[in-house]
Amino acid sequence: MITVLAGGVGAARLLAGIVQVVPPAEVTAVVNTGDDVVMHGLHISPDLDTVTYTLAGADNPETGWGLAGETWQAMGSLGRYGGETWFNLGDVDLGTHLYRTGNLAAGVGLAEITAGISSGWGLEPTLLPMTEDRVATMMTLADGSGGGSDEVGFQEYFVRLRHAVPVSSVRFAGAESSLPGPGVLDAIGGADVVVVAPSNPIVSIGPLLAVPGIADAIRARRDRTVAVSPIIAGAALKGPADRLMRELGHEASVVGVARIYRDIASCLVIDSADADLAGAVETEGMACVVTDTVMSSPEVAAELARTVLGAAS
Ligand code: FO1
Repeated sequence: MITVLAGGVGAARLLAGIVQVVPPAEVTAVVNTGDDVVMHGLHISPDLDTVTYTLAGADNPETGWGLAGETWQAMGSLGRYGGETWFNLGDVDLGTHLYRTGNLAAGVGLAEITAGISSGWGLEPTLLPMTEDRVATMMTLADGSGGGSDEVGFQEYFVRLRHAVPVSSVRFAGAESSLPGPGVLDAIGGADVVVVAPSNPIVSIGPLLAVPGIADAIRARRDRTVAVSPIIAGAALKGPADRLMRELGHEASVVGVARIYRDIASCLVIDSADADLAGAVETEGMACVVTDTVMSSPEVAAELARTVLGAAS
């Protein structure tokens, strides 16, 4: 069994590589729900949906979110009435949010709903929300650039403000009283290898580790846990991981990533561009494996998956 701690696009691509090299039914993803947002009354779980659509081969590779070949008629209609359209919901994607929202309202848990969505797309891996409780990633803006409010929800920061504003702190509202989702602790405890995907360590993996019990469960499997750095040559391939790390006092490098993960993972996989920093990663107390981590094709993703799983042994 392989368990992957997952955020959005980087995790989704690595998972798509992992299912090429191990039987997909033996793979579980524990997915961040701190990005979840309610828009127009609909409950949206972006990271769960990105992982689902990518594993189904239905993702939009240009955006990294949403569906390939999507249409936007419902958004056009919403705009006609002056509704908020900064968070784009495609016509087909909307069906996922309707299914999730309707079932949540009927009292069904997010884990069961996620299993229903996963089965609707014919997926064999198991996708588990990190928690069924509401945990919201909240960003405090350094200069009040949120249009009045100092603290904004993650999607306001990421999409509405295009993550182009400085952040002074991040918190995971509700995490302290949340419980790990059904199956999460067993998936970590029973895994042969736990993989920390190349997701943003602060706002994608951070919420998972903030759910009481999850970090302890991974720490207990530290010798079988391998992390993949989302930082390559000091920068994130996509999104604000490097900026956020700097703004919050971390070094935006593979060494900074090692300092965040050294308590939970015994090995860090870094890109060939950072080969000269392998020794510095090892000085932080982690084994270090150097390979190509830019998943520009399914073949590279499969090769990275092979290396990552091999690094645990
Ligand atoms: N990201 C954007 O940059 N712009 C959007 O309009 C947008 C809409 C959206 C709708 C559904 C969904 O599941 C994801 C969506 N995302 C959008 C991506 C997403 O919000 C972020 O990439 C993740 O939260 C970060 O992992």
